[in-house]
Amino acid sequence: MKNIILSAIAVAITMVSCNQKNKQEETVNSETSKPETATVKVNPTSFSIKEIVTNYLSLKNALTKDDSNATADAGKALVETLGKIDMKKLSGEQMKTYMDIADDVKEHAEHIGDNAGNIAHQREHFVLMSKDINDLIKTFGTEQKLYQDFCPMADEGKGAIWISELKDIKNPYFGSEMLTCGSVRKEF
Ligand SMILES: [Cu+2]
Repeated sequence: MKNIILSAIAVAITMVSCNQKNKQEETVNSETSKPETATVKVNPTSFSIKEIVTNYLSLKNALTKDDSNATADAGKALVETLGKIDMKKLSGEQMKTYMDIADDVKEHAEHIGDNAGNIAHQREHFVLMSKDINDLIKTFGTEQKLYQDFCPMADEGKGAIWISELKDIKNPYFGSEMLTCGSVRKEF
């Protein structure tokens, strides 16, 4: 019994420290990546974030199905994709913008990949990852039709966006609990 209590405390401490880290990351992120001013013109034929977006969308779709294991697998696939992106086509300034955002995406993808069975924690990271993906799309564009959706109840009532390839709302933050909560905010 004592062991159970102790390990419960250890888990609680781990979760708190992880949450604090997320908050720090978010602060840093909101200070460094000002999406409106970060837009850099890129030759559309030479550099593409398509594969990153495809992996993000599978992750998002796994969350809409409340499938924590599939979400973790998609997170791992995203980490792998990020490792393969060819940045040589980017200029110095573009590369810096890309790397700032991609490093953040990678960190969230790693946490999501490592947290199979803890969908609540995966969804916490998905809040921040979705902001990053939104920034990447704004900066580097998309050939695919995409939607920016918003759920006012996500992230403990603070509200959060996600990116979707679907016109219909399928909420990754609540899944089957509230699948159609939210609205389309923007089209890319
Ligand atoms: Cu985490």
